[in-house]
Amino acid sequence: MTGARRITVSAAQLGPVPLAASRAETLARLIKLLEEAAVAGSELVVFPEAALTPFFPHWLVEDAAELNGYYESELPGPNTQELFDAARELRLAFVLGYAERTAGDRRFNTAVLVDEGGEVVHRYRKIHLPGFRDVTPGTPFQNLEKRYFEVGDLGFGVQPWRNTTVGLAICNDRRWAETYRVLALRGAKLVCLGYNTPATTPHLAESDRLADFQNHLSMQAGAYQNSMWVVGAAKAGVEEGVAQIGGSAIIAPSGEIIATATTRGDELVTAEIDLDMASRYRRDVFNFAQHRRPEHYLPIVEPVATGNEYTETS
Ligand code: CDT
Repeated sequence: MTGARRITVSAAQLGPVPLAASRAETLARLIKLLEEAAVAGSELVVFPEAALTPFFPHWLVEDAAELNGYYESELPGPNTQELFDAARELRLAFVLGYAERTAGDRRFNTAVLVDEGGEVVHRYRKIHLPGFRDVTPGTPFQNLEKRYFEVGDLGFGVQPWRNTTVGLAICNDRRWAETYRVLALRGAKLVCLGYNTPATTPHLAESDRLADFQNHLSMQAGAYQNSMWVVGAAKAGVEEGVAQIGGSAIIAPSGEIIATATTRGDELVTAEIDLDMASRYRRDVFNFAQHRRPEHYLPIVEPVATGNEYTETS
């Protein structure tokens, strides 16, 4: 194996971003993590979903000016230029999750891949938006992503970067098998994602004790079943009263976690990864061309279960 096929990557976990924090204060935390990553020899740093702000879908924002303040309408822009400059000076690529507001006032939960020259080379808009459009009474916090964002309109694209092919996903996407499979079918060997995951789920309290387990389970299964590296970065800790899990991790195509966060604060998780490992697993166990048989999946013997029998109102 040649050295050129190994790269060092980091998940930059963030602790809570308080409502009272200025963008400059938050950006300074991201830049500090970039500087640590450079010292650690990292070449790619993955920041969480909505890294620049508190995760505002956790509450109802009725004031339009306040709501607009959570979105970025240009990237880089006045709120992010310093981060782009720092990364370019350090020759670091990074993945940044943020709330995007387009020129036509469309709003998406977005992540971008910025290369080491400071260019946005790939954009992904979150497809699996969890939660609701309307407030659920009687719950300690909301998830109003369906209110604040449209479903992503860019599909699951991939981007050649360095010696590999990168795919992006965001938070809830990581729980869906289709995310990894579509990215894998398109050739992704390295999937980067950020997340804001509450430690409790008001509507499914039985899963609370499993929040950390299910986080890793989703990413490990995606990595193994699709022969890809997964780098997951959390926004962790108690943010405006909502406790969020940490567990940022770098996961190999074997499904093994090779590095993980130990805190619920700002923490850099770094590992050297062997890009050829994804190809080796995909040549053998998960050789899609040789073993996958999608043409045989749909002719299901009756009765056909649609999976839609259960609805929230039933
Ligand atoms: N931000 C986000 O997508 N959060 C969701 C919360 C759902 S709780 C099971 C997540 O999947 O982590």
